[in-house]
Amino acid sequence: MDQTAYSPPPVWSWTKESGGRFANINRPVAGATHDRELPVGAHPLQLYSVATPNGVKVTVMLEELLAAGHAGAEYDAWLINISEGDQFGSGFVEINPNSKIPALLDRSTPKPIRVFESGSILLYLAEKFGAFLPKDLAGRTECLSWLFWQMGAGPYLGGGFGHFYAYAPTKIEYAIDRFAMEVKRQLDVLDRRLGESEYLGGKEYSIADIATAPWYGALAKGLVYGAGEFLQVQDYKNVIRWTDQIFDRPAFKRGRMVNRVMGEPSEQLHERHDASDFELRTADKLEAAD
Ligand SMILES: N[C@@H](CCC(=O)N[C@@H](CS)C(=O)NCC(=O)O)C(=O)O
Repeated sequence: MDQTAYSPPPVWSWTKESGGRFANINRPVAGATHDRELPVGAHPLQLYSVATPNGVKVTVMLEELLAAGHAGAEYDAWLINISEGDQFGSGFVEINPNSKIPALLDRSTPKPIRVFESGSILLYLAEKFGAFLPKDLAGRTECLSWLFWQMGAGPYLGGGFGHFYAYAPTKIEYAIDRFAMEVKRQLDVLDRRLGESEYLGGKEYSIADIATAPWYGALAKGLVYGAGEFLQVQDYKNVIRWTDQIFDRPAFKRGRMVNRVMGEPSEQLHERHDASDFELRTADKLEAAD
């Protein structure tokens, strides 16, 4: 594919051979591709997800709620294999018409409530349990501004920079330059904020941090796209300080393990149905038992 020679035709058409890491699941239409009911466990909250940064936001939030004593946040976390197209099963599409993880079903209410979009799930849980969201108007507003900042900024990092730097079938200098510049600007936005405030929303750890650390904290630690050196992430000292603080939280560490299918087997808990699963059912333990 010679990008410099490409001139768009009057009408776009779908060529399945467009290439790239996600070519097999990308398509220009929505809706289910097959019938498949979702499994349902014993707990009030049913989560359908995988441990990408967007998925991790929710498992961290649930583990933080449990650690803070909110027993009603007990959950079953089911694995959705997005590279195999599980997100296009009819049951999944019923709770997220956008066919993307994470998706949550709250069965504790008289009629189950579906929640999709990671930011909406964080806000729903924060309001349901009265936690990780300041109660005063000014504090709540600052927290939500940063939460929505992350939701708007993230696609430039993931779908923009990450896609063209790591996944696209050819390296396109224009695209990588454009998104590297934007991601460095975003890191600088965070660095300046975290230079004046301990957490993004203010003095307290909140859903703004829970949304942002799995993306920008992981980036600052060189854990996503292998781009640490390219973006010189070590220069963002306040982001690194904040990341270290958050990554050190036991609930954050547990949340990162849930629905993880890559990396160290001892850090992968493919499905989570009970707090004891972190000790008993990680991938290394299940392999040893087989
Ligand atoms: N804005 C959405 C984005 C979710 C999203 O992009 N999920 C990705 C994984 S991180 C996904 O499910 N991809 C599967 C697909 O695109 O088919 C959110 O924050 O929940």
